[in-house]
Amino acid sequence: PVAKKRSDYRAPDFLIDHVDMAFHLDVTQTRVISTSRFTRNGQHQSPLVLDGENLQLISVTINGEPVTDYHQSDEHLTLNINQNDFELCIETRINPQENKTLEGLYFSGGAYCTQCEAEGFRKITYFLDRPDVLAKYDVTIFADKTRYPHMLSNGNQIDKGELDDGRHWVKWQDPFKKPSYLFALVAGNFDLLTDRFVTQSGRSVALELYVDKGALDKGHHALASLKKAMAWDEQVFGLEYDLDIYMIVAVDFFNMGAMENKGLNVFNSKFVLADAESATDDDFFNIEAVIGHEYFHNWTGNRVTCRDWFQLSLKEGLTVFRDQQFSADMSSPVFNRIKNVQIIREHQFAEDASAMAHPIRPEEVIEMNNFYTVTVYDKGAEVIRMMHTLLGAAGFRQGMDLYFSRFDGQAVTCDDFVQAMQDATQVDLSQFRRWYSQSGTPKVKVTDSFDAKTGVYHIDFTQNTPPTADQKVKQNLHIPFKFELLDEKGNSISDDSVPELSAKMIELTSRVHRITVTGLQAKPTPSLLHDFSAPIKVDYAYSHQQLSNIILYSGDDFARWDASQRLYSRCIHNLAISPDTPDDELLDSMLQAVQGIFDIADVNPALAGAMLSLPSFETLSQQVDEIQVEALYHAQRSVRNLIATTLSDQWSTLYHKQAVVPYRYVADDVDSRRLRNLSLSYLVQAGAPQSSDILLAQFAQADNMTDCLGVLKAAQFGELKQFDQLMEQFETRWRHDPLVLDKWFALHANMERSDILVRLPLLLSHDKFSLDNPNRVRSVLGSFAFYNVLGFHAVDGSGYKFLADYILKLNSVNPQVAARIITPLTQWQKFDEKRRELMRYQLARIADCQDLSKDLIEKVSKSLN
Ligand code: HT7
Ligand code: ZN
Repeated sequence: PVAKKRSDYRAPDFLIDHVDMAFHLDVTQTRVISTSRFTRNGQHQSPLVLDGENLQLISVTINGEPVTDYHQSDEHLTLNINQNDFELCIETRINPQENKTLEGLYFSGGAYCTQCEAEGFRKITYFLDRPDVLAKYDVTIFADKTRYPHMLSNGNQIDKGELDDGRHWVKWQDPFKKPSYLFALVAGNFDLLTDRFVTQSGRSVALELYVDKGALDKGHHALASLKKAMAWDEQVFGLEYDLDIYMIVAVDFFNMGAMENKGLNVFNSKFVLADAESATDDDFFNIEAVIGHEYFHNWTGNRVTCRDWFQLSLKEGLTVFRDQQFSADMSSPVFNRIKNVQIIREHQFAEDASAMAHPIRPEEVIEMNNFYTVTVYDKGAEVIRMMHTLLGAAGFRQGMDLYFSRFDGQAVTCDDFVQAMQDATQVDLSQFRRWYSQSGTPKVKVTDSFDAKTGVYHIDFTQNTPPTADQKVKQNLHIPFKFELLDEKGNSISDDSVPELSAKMIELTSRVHRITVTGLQAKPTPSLLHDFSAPIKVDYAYSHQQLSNIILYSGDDFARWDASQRLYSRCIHNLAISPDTPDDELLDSMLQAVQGIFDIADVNPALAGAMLSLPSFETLSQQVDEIQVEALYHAQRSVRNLIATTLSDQWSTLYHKQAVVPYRYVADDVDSRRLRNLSLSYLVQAGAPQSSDILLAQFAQADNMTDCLGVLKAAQFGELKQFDQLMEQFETRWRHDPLVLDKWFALHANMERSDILVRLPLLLSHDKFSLDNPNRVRSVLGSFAFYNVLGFHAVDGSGYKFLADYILKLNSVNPQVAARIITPLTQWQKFDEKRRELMRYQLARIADCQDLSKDLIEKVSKSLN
């Protein structure tokens, strides 16, 4: 396959302003008749080249006249047309049941469902399947009335009727122009939850949530979240919903989290269904966030869409930023910020360090589905956040207003967005634009010096972005770097003659920046990168004492958390390098800092919960040049063990301080449950007296999934002998509920046990496991590959081989999912030589497979280069 280049963009040769579609649904032989009004775009004689894949072509007419003079290939239908304006009618047949890729129209769990982003519409009919062709759609659906009482598409239902043969039909009309990737159709037999939202201008919007039969009670949180998101977008961005109806359908077979189709969102049921017994606090949180994300797309993505797929971050980076702001406003801002940063440090930095490194606006793509990445989404959101920081909240809002007034109803570029931000505020963003074209993780090295005699302090900030697999030469970036200087009492130093100090921010643009502060009594402590104001790594040689000061005194809660993580990381890396000669002074100051954090728990439980958690293996991995798997893993465990055993009384106190109250998903209770389960896991790890009694009591009494899973995780991590028995009880209780069983699968799959490769096949042959269902695949194979450190990275390469075997199986079932779970194998660069070879060997094995999907070809070939 050949890569498409961003620079090759050309406007479409033809435009379509209206489409009329009829779907005669049948499990193996669905008839699709689409009638589109085309106009030639510009003065040219080029043929009309339509996209289409896996379609059986039945007939073609132009202005009602049959056409046979066309050329059909695997991916296109080409027609020579003389007219400038014409109506093209195409009938195709498709087989939804056979479609396991879950892209296009598919049949699963007894319902029909579509997924068209990015290029799935071409599996439904021949079309100009590109985001800059915007058309209005009328859609009529025909199907059996008993089996498919609900037949949905975008926009408003405008007509319906019944046929003599037991079928019925429904006609939908979407008044907004949209690209084909936002088309949706769902038909099935659901339970329906309804509500209403009155917009700020007083319009009443019908809200409809469609779920599997019997799951109605689990839909309330999603619907409440939707209403919160609708109100929030009005308050914060002045954006109101534009149709009279907003529908959400929850389905069990889905490749990603959810899809923002106009007026008809389709969701992975994992991000809709929740009640106290079956869903954790994290599930409740994620549902609110994903419901918000898809809703926010209605303006950032649907009303203003992307010109081409290279611009994906235009809608995704911006919408992730919006959903992050929403989540922060709904609960703890600092805890949310920490979560965002953990994703960047664990996954985005890893992507930058791998062969898949790319800028947030990629330059070259073979398979678009491979670019729904943490870089485009999460780093993209960080880039938007930096603009928010540079322009201020009011300036950012002005920029957004201008963006919508300029581009509503259009398909535009990332440059158009930045230009609107610049024009609205007159802030020069020319250098800032490099964030869109440059990949890699910038490093800012900070050095300082203090002259005790003169009281003069210099601090230098030096930026450098190391080369990445895709781009060797890097330029200086425009980096908003928030910071403060603390005096020896922990007060923030202010000096009106140093504007960066008053602003608590320096804008780095050149390679080196220096700030000088005079009249100081002692060397200050720099508290750096407040709020993670840029997606970068910071290198400063903090003393242990300075880190403890920041933990206690910094005015920025994120910086306090970050300092705690630096202290833990230092202890862990130290121990990994010299396990037999621990640095007692360092460990003591870390333990003292942890003691201090226990006091924070009373005032700021959300922050304390995060500060008492150690950096993940993935985060630690990004802090070293070469990962020594066993050494790092055992050092992390040892440090945790030290904290567990030395402070076991404090853990016990913290555990018992948390009141057990009937489950409600409210911030205070969530924070309290987090502290309780964290304490439990430390107590169990320390083997504290009565810890297993406490654990068993919690398991027996828990009225909610958070506390129940807290027990299982603690038992798993603490390698308690009761673990297997508890897991059995759990399976018996929950085997009817696939979403809960996924938690059980994941707990098994990431167990650090030497017999894991004997256990995994048992999971995969479990009667509830199926390679056809992406949630199951992610919970077993994804959990193993991403999070089972010792199992996946077993020295003999058996973990890699195991994953590769299943990737080869998945290749023909669902290439999109196969290409996602291959990610850990593509990140071989940072491992030791032996592992690098073993990982590359499996990649080469995959590369040798005949009929490899484009998705895998792109990832594997890049990784082997
Ligand atoms: N815009 C959507 C991205 C998407 C997707 C969703 C479900 C299945 C396959 C998909 N391919 C791309 C989701 C979002 O970011 O909101
Ligand atoms: Zn999105």
